[in-house]
Amino acid sequence: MAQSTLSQLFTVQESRNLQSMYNTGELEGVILQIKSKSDNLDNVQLNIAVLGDVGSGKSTFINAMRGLRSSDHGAAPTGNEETWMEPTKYPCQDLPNVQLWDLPGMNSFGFELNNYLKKVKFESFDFFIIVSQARFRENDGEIAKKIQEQGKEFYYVRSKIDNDAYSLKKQGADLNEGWRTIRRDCINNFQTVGVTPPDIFLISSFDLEEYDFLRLKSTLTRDLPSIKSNVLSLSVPKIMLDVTEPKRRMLMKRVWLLAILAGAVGAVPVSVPVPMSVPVPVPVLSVITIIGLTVAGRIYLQKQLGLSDKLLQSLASKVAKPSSVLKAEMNHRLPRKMPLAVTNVLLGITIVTCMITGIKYSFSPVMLSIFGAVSSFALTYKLLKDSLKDHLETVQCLVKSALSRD
Ligand SMILES: Nc1nc2c(ncn2[C@@H]2O[C@H](COP(=O)(O)OP(=O)(O)OP(=O)(O)O)[C@@H](O)[C@H]2O)c(=O)[nH]1
Ligand SMILES: [Mg+2]
Repeated sequence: MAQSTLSQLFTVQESRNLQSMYNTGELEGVILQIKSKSDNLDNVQLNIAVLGDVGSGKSTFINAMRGLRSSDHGAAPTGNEETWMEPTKYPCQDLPNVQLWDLPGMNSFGFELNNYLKKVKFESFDFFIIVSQARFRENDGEIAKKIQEQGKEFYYVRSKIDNDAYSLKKQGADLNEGWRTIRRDCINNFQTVGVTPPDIFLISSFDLEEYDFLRLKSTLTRDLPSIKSNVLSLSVPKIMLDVTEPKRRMLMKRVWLLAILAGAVGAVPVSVPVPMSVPVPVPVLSVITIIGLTVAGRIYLQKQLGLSDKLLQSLASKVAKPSSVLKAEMNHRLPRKMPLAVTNVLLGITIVTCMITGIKYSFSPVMLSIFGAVSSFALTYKLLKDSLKDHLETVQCLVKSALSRD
């Protein structure tokens, strides 16, 4: 089965080294190591899945890419019956470190696309070539959507174009106009299902010098480095999840401790005396404790995760990017952060309102203590847990930004 690029990028030992570097606070070292890998992707193997409906010409296309005919030794089996039910890889001499995977027809396995995707381990492939004959198929649109949802890329191949040429000639139609119509039709179909149209190639696996076969090969050769760096960039969250996991677990314990501390203080039923102008007392100690612990906790987490202006400046010079750009890309997710911040503020207001109401209506001191403890614990825990998640995402954004070549 295909191994994703990520799994070959770092050995188990290298991953452990990254983890321990990160544990000792060397975020910059971790980023530079990942970057040095990303600058040397030439030897990383790329797994390209060739997929399409049964009989669309996938295997014949793979043979053509390898300079073979179907009758040659080592060629993928082809034919008019459904020929292949297991994904099989074929190296491609002209494209070093590329494996072309011949997948079973997408309408195999009783037409259930999700079942098919599971069966062929869809997510393990780095790039896709959809092969379709005669007309745009429903499955083409569906699979294209799934590919783009993963953030990956694909080419669309209209196969057996020699047959189309034959039909067009028989009807006395202009071939170039015919090709334009096919391309327009493909683009419209992709747009209709909400997919950004990919590069489209009209090919015949029998007439390689005609149509778009050679253009496909040269485009793929040209695109390989950018496909690899896209795959690496998609792998960053997984790489960083592994690298930061031990530290995340350690910091979660600290979050628990701080939340327990806030809960203990929240249990003490202290409130300010009621001035004439304020109708009810305010549970001031709890509020101050929650705010204090949360602010201190956030600063502590940020420091522990290695995020600082000093790091940005030092990293900027090493990855040849202005620190302002790194900072801007790091905070790219700000709009998504806002609803969370609003939710947390609303939660805080609700808790304080409940406490004030409890005091106003003279709830028993025990009840108020329990409520104070539970709510202080819960709010502090939630704020700090969100903050940890936020900082970890920021670390990921920073790594992505340091790796990106724009
Ligand atoms: N005219 C023409 N026929 C083609 C072309 N490519 C494939 N064929 C024919 O189409 C039939 C199916 O081709 P395959 O390559 O076996 O198709 P497949 O998609 O691998 O089929 P399955 O593995 O069964 O899903 C064979 O008879 C091929 O000879 C082409 O470019 N032009
Ligand atoms: Mg086949």
